[in-house]
Amino acid sequence: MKVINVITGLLLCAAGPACAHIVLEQKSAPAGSYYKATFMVGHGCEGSPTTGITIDLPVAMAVVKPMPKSGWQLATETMPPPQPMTLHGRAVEQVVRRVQWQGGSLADAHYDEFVLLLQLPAQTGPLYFKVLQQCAAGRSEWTQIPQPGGGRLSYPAAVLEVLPVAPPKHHHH
Ligand SMILES: [Cu+2]
Repeated sequence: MKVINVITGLLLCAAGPACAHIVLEQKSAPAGSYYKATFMVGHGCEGSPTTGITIDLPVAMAVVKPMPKSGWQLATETMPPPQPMTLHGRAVEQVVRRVQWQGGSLADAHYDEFVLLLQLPAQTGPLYFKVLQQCAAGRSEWTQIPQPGGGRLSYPAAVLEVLPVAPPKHHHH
């Protein structure tokens, strides 16, 4: 039975945009900018309602502000930044490395969003956010990162492309 469920899920996912996995609403943003990371949760785990969302931050960011959600308990884990960081001229002592919303219930038939305000790093390229989706029955780990030459991923991590900042325009007099 379990195998049949999994296959059905994959077929539904292959069907098109109705299967959204857990993805970011806005898929690119400039380096160093403030970015509203909206994680879209389009379904539960094999039909079971979502009861928890955990997001791992892929790199140290000076600003990580999760948006509270009514009916969900919000928790963060922090760590000292791996390299010295400043925000508004002051040293940052702790950065958020994990955010968790728990204790809610999002039916498989419904849709919801989980939001972080971030200040993106200066480095460009893809940032992969690993997301753990806990459900009343089971869990889905959206943690797969594409490899060169690899095939389609069943449980891809949410990805944001950090873009170069447009060079300032020079004024010639
Ligand atoms: Cu999906």
